[in-house]
Formats: sequence, C-alpha cells, structure tokens
Amino acid sequence: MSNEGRLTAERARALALEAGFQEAGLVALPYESEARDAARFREWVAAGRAGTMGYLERRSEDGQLLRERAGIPFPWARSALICFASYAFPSAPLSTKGSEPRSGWIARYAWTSRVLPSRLLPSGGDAKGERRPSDYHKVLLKRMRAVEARLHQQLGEFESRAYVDTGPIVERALATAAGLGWTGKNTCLIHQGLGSFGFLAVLLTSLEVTPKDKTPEVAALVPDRCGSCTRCIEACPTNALIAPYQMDASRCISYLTIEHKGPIAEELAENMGRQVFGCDICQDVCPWNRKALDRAQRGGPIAADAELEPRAELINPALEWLASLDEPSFEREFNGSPVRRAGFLGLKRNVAIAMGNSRQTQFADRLEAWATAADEGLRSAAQWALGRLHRA
Ligand code: B12
Ligand code: SF4
Ligand code: SF4
Repeated sequence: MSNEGRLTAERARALALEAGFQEAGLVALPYESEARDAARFREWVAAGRAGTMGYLERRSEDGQLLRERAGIPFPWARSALICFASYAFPSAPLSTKGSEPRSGWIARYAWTSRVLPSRLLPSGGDAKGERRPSDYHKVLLKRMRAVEARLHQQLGEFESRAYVDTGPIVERALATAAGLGWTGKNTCLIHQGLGSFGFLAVLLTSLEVTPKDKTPEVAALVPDRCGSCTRCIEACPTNALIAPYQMDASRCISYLTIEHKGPIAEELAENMGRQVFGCDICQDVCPWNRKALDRAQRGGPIAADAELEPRAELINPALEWLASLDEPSFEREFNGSPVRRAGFLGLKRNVAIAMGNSRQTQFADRLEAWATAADEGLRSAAQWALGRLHRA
C-alpha cells in the first residue's frame, strides 16, 4: 500500500525533526490504555491533588472531566503527534550541586532566551541584535504550526489543533502512548536517550493512522526503566511524590512557586530551600538525566537550540538582584519569559522564603521592609523568613 495521503509515523516524525524537534511519536486515538489513564486522571482530581489549579478540573456539558480523554473536547481527533524539545543544557549545573548561599534557583526550563535581530527591536539596537527572554510555549507552538501547515500541504483538508502545555489534554499520557518514553516515578516523561529535561508539544488531527489493525508505523510502548530506583521520591523535599508515579501537586515546589497565589504554609516553606521559580530536584537526581547529560557532553544527540538558549544570569541568580527589581525592571527582565507567570509579587514572595532558608542575616533589612507589605503572600513570607533568620 502506498503511503501517499496517509499519516504515518515516519512522515510525521520527519516533519517534526525538520521543524526543530529532537523526537516525535504518533498514536492513533483512542489509544489502547486510554480508559486506564482516564481513570488515573479522575482519581487524581478527586483526591484533590490539583490544588487550586481549577483549569485541570473543567468539565464538559455532560459532566465529564475535559482532560480525561482527548476525545471529550475533540471528538474528531483520530491521531496525536507528540514532539519532544530538549532543554537539557548539558554544560549548565544541576540544582542539586551545592551553590552560593546567597543565590536562588530558577527551574532550567525557564532560563530560555534568543537573540532578536536589531530590525525587530523597537529601539533598533546594535548590529548584533539583543538577547531577549523566550518562552517555550511560543517557540514550540510556532514549530508545531509549521508541522501542521506542511501536513496540510501534503494531505489536504483535515481538522487539527496544536498545543504546547495549555491544551485540555494530559500530554504525558499521550507521549507515553506514542512511544516517546515512559512515565517515571517522578511522573515525568523520560526519553531513554534524551532524559526528561524536555518540553512536549502536541498536534491533534482528524487523520486516521491506517491500517489500524497492523500498525508497524506506530511506535511500540517503551518499557518502564525506573526499576528499583526511588531517588526522586527520596530527594523531594516537600514529599510531593506521595507514591511512585503519583504527585500531590499542592505540595510540589513548582506549584507553590508558580501557580499558587498568596501565603505558603510554613511547613512547606521551610522545605522549599532556595527555589524561587519551579523545581528541578526530582529530575536532577534521575540517573537517566545524568546519562543523557554525560552523552551530550561527549557530543551526543542534544544540540543547542538558538531560540531556547540559557541566560547566564538566571542560573543560580543572586537573591539580592531578584529582590531589588522594581516592577518595570521585572517586566524588562521577564516579559516573554515563563518566569512572568509567577507575577511580580509572587516572585518576591518566593525570594523572601529563599532568603529565610539561606540563613544569611544580611537579608534582614530587605525582609524587614517586606514584612509590612500590603500583599499578604509577600508579607507573611517575609515575617516567616525573619523568624527563620533570627533562629539561625
Ligand atoms: C498541571 C501541570 C503541572 C503541575 C502538576 C504536575 C503533575 N505531576 O501533575 C505542577 C505545577 C506541579 C507542574 C510541575 C512541573 N511541570 Co508541569 N504541567 C502540568 C500540565 C499543565 C498538566 C499535567 C497534568 O495533567 N497533571 C495531572 C496528572 C494526573 O497527570 P500527569 O502527572 O501528567 O500524569 C501521568 C502520571 O500521573 C501517570 N500515573 C498516575 N498514576 C500512575 C500509576 C502508575 C503505576 C503509572 C505507571 C503512571 C501513573 O499517568 C499520567 C500519564 O502518564 C502539563 C501539560 C499538559 N497539558 O499535560 C505540564 C507538564 C506535565 N509540565 C512539564 C514540566 C516541564 C514541569 C516541571 C519540570 C517544571 C519545573 N521544573 O518546575 C515540573 C515537574 C514536576 C513533576 N515531577 O512532574 C512538562 C513535562 C515534560 C516531561 N518531560 O514530562 C509538561 C508536559 C508541559 C510541557 N508541554 O512540556 N506541572
Ligand atoms: S518538582 Fe520538586 S517539589 Fe515537585 S515533586 Fe519534584 S522534587 Fe518534589
Ligand atoms: S530517579 Fe529513579 S525512580 Fe525517579 S524517575 Fe528517575 S529512574 Fe525513575
């Protein structure tokens, strides 16, 4: 049978690689273990694990959780292409490596930037252009739309929808079903060669992956290679990994520093360390990431990406620098960056907690000033941090 007019894994993967992704997998919908994954998602939500992330609990008109199955919000969807873009940055340090006590940690995925050519800068800039923050959502959605456009050129009319993070779908469940990797005990999607420091992007289409009965072109499932390892569970400082493969997001530092608004419970704050945006610990300790980084340092498959390059100042950033930013400078530093999602006051709250956990009394003046702030989250974090410094 000719491959013309058909969506095959080879065709989809070739287009994804051409657009700049490192890996891609295709799965026909509905996939085999969809009912199991839907039940897992339902139980996760019912147990209150989503915290205040109400968008995860949105329901269809007939009361089903929208994200349970891709077919609920997208009844026309017959296939999903899931792409992987690495943010491993092999030569950069891990958060678990000791660092200067006056520095904080911003999650690796949020370090990204690119050089804007001077013709795109309002001020003109110099001939070299200017380095500006970049956000994977935007960068990868553009790539996914390029894949979508190429498929339309080749295969004609069909329904399609591209998402990076924000769609009403469980991307990691789709990625696992598409054979991109396995779900680790830290709940991340791990690719055997590239590790888990990677973003996912999804293209849903109404194209059938045919023939459905014999699908040599649809990748086989990757076996779980966590084995007896439990490093991520042991390393999680807030015990958010409550069991293998299960996270209580409301305890996760990534949730607390990015998604959660307002005060942070003291019991969690004291275990947050100096994480000011997101958290990488359960990935930094993972042997599969160590292997991927080692291989990359020896010239392996993780290439530099000009649109997702790390900004040096965000690696172990000085807490005092972050604390000193006023709102216009916060906008200048983080407009166009994932860090902006924490908000100006949210980031300050996180910095206050990190200052408390640093036990560096030189931060006392800054914290005193914040201890009377109008914002409750910042105020309570500063008061708690001062108490922690005085107990130092
Ligand atoms: C909400 C959300 C969060 C929440 C909740 C995370 C969570 N574990 O649920 C918070 C804010 C904490 C978060 C944190 C992070 N996130 Co996030 N997040 C999402 C989002 C928007 C939805 C995830 C979701 O539906 N969660 C609900 C649970 C049930 O789903 P899940 O964990 O993905 O589900 C799998 C497991 O729970 C598993 N499972 C459940 N029970 C069992 C039992 C067994 C035996 C097994 C085998 C499996 C299993 O089944 C599911 C499918 O595989 C997705 C984007 C998307 N639309 O999917 C990004 C996404 C998952 N996040 C991403 C990233 C990068 C991060 C961070 C690394 C950012 C950071 N450095 O701070 C951390 C990682 C923390 C971690 N260990 O997972 C990437 C993950 C890429 C990857 N390689 O896995 C995604 C896919 C975004 C993207 N497009 O790139 N995130
Ligand atoms: S991201 Fe950090 S807090 Fe969240 S589960 Fe992993 S180690 Fe725990
Ligand atoms: S640290 Fe160990 S258990 Fe956790 S995801 Fe990696 S291999 Fe699996």
